[in-house]
Parts: sequence; structure tokens; C-alpha cells
Amino acid sequence: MGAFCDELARCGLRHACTSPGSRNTPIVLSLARTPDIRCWSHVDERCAGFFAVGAAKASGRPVAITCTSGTAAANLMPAVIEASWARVPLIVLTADRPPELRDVGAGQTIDQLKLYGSAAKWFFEVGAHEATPERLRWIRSLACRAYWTALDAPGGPVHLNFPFREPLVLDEPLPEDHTGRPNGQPYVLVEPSTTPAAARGPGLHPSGRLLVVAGAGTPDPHGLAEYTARTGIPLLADPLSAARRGPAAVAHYDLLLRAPAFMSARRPDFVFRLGELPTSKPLRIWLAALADVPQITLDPNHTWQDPDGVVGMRLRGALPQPDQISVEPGWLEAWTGPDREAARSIDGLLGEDLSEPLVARVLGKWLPPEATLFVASSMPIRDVETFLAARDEGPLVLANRGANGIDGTVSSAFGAAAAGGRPVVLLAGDVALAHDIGGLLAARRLGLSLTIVLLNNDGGGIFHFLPVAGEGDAFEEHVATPHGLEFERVASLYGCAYELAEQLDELKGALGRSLPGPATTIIEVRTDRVENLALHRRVADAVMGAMEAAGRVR
Ligand SMILES: Cc1ncc(C[n+]2csc(CCOP(=O)(O)OP(=O)(O)O)c2C)c(N)n1
Ligand SMILES: [Mg+2]
Repeated sequence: MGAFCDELARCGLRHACTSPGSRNTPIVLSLARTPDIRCWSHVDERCAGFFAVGAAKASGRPVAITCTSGTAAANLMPAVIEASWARVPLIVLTADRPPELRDVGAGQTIDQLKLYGSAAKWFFEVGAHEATPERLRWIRSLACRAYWTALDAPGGPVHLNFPFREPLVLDEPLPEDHTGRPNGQPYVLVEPSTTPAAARGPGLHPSGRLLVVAGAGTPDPHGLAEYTARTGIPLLADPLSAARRGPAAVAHYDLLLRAPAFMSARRPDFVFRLGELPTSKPLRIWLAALADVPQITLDPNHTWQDPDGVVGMRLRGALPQPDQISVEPGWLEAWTGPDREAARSIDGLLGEDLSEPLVARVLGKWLPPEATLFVASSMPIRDVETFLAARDEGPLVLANRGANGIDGTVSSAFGAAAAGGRPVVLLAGDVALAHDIGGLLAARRLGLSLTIVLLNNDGGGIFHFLPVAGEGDAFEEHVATPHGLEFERVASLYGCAYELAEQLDELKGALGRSLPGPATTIIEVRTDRVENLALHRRVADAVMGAMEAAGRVR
């Protein structure tokens, strides 16, 4: 195991998550004893998996996880699925019983072969081996293969299953291993992928009303913002794309595209789609209805993001060069003008009373560029998309949107704090926090600092936006699921600081205290689910009203 872990470190692995057990002792000891690998210990494997997801997202490098045999390995499943769909490089190292102890009633033994099914990008049953020079060379190449396979685009989780025979701790050290390459080089180097010839732009000459839609995973977001500004193409960018910046950014498309007449008056001639589809439902519906408009994706990760079957061309390298493009005069202003009006309506309507949309909006405005805003699924991710204004140097925005789960959110945010080297603010709902409440252990056990802005509406506020909200007999108990948790007591149980923010300036003050500090703080903002629905409707109506009043609809 020592050679395997040494090789992971030589490839560039810097973080690993461990969880306790007997069978994985050789892996835990080797990871912990590899100088360049920082090991983060977790009690709960589900938390460990999501912590690794957050750490890999924030650092852009593979992160290793190890656990013991049995249901421990099964607890990594949700994180492996998230990593698979979000293309996050993970190296999962499960310990197992050797073949002679499988399926014969030995304890803590389940079938771990291909346990994660199609969610694992690569599975390998490692077997048990003597530490001969031949086998050490093979195990070094195996470690390199695991690392580079996880990282190669599209990234994803790889799973190696290690059967171990007892003794699990050696009486005597193994003979010295000289099989590593000199100067700390990896045993197998992989040539970096080169940009394809198409990088100079395809042979397209689009003209008229061009539009760019950018989601998570957009390549070169800064470059995209400059490109759209230079060419005058409206840029509809999800904050997860990191491209909601520059003079062509249209931040409030989610509200603007709810006005039917606005939508139909802005029919584009070409749509360029980069990265994943944004979450916004109005945007998705609108793009789906544009089946006869050429929609072109730039998709270096080959993700085929096209649930409505409207994409007609996939580019691999780059968008057309600026001199290949001509944009209809006034087209950019036809988007950015209404966007400025939408911003005025939002600000006028939200005022200074703390509400879920206002919290999302002010976090986008206040957080320093060196911060990371980790956003939970449910309304937080939607509010961030709808209400974050464009900003040239805003915080990095991350979220677990591979499978859109509310699970593992706290752990992933801690992982981002551990490996990203930036202060992290987690914006989460109360159910998401309750779901991963055990993730808070990282504050005490790992000494990590995280600022959690908790939007507590005592249940799933998102469900009030859906028809199920009308099903009075079952809605509250089975769908909204209020829990009545007192988060001040949660904070004290897990050794976190706690502040209740009832006013906007209290939120600002609490953020100012927590962000630079070493502690993890829960800043609770209490809201009401029914009022939240009404406020969202008022904002949408106000934006629509502003469009009408300004005669912008037609
Ligand atoms: C693992 C998982 N279970 C269930 C869901 C379905 N789900 C989506 S949103 C939500 C409620 C989230 O509530 P909260 O975190 O309080 O956010 P709010 O809706 O109040 O904004 C649930 C249960 C999910 N996305 N993931
Ligand atoms: Mg809630």
C-alpha cells in the first residue's frame, strides 16, 4: 500500500478522507504516512464521500477516500453518484475480505465487486500481492492509472477494491522499496490533452441575434465574458458557470423569461450553449421551444446536455472567432436594458427586510472575490441563479448539482473549505442541513472553519411552489416535513458558534465576524414558507410589470 499511496502523491493527490475500521487498516496507515497527502478523518462514510466531492471540486484534483468493508462501502454510494454526474475525480479505495472469506458467513462481508455500478468510471479488483519488485512496479502503474483515469476529461470516480488477509498490521517493516522513479516523478506520466485543431473556431459565420447560455463547467468563463462583451452577444450565465460578469451579462433572465411577450420578442437566430444547462425552468422551457433555432453546444466534456433534443451541432474546441460573427445592432441592449430594469424592480421590492431572495442577493454582493459560496440544492440554488447580480470579481460559486441531491451538503462545503484554500460560506435550507447534520462534526474534529448561512423556514419551502402544496391532508407532514429543530442547540452540540440574524445589518455583522475567524458559525435567518412563495410571486409580477410599463415587451 505504501507504494500505491506514494504514487498517488507523486501524481498530484494532496487530500484523502479516511473512516475507521479494521479491514482498511493498511490503506489508512499508508495514506496517513504519505508526507504530501493530508488525511481528513470522518466517522460517517457518507460524510467522508461528500467531503471528498467538495474537496475535489474546490481543488480541481482527485481526492482519495478509504473505508472498511460491508455497509461502510455502501455509504459512499450517494457521493460516488454525485461525483459521476458532476464529473468530479474521486479515487475510492474500499477494503474487502479475501476471496476465501466471501459468501461463507464471515463478518462484515458483502459483495463489493462493481458495488457502484455504472457510477464508477472504472472498477478494479486489486487482489492480494507480495511486495516483490515486479509487483511494486505494477502497483505503482495501477495507482497512476487510477489517478489519471479519475482526472481525464470527463472526470469521475474510480473504484479499487482491496482484499486484505490478516495480519493487517505488519510485525516487521517491508524491505525498502526502490521501484519509484527518480526525482519524485510519477511512475507513469500522462501527456496533457492538447487543444484540438478546432480551437481556432469552427467554420461557422453566424449573424443576427446571437445568444450565449452558460452553465456549470463552462470552459474559460473569463474569456467568455470578454468574448461576449467584444462581440455584443447577450450572455445568460448561471452563477455556477463563473461567467456572470462583464457588460454583456444578463443576470435576471430567469425573471425576464417569465414574461411571454418578452420571450417571443427575443427569438434568437443562434444559441451557443456552454457547460451544463442552468437550473432556471423558464430558461429551459424557452430553449426547448426553440427547436427550429440552431442550438450549438461547446462541449469538451462530451456531456450531451440536451434533455429536449434541440441541439444540432456540437463544437469541441471554441466558439467562432469574433471576425466570423456579426450581431444585429441593438440586440445586446434589448437584453441588458430590461435586465437593469429587472434589477431596479428587485431591489425596490426586496427592500431591506431579510428574506430568502435578499440573502442570496446580498451574499453575491458582499462576499469578497477570494471567498467561495457553496449553495445547497432546493431554493438556495434557485435564488442564487435568480437574484445574484452580475459582478466582475465575485465569489466562486459551487454546488452539488450532478444529481441535485440535498444530501451531503454540509460535508461538501467543509471539503471545499479544507482543499480550496479560501473562506467558504454555505447557503443552505434547514432540511438540507438536517439531512447532513452529522457533517457538522468536521468543525470540531477537523478544526475547519465554515460560515453556514441557514435559511430556516422549518421544512422544504420549495414544495410550496408545486401543485402538491394544495394536497392539504398530506402536504405538511409528508412533503414539507417541518422538524422544529433548534439550531442554536445543534450548534452547541457540534461545537459551532451561533448567531441569529433578524435584520440585514445583523447578517452583515455576523458574516464580518465569522468569515475571517477560525470557528464554524451557523448564522440563522428565519423565514416563512408561505410568505416566501408570496414574495417570489410579487417579484416576478413586479419585473413583468416593469417590462410592460417600459413598453419593452413588444
Ligand atoms: C437526497 C435527496 N432527498 C430528497 C430530495 C428532494 N428534495 C428537494 S428539495 C427538498 C427540501 C429541501 O428543504 P430545505 O433544505 O429546507 O430548502 P427549502 O426548500 O426550504 O429552500 C427535498 C426533500 C433531494 N433533492 N435529495
Ligand atoms: Mg427549508
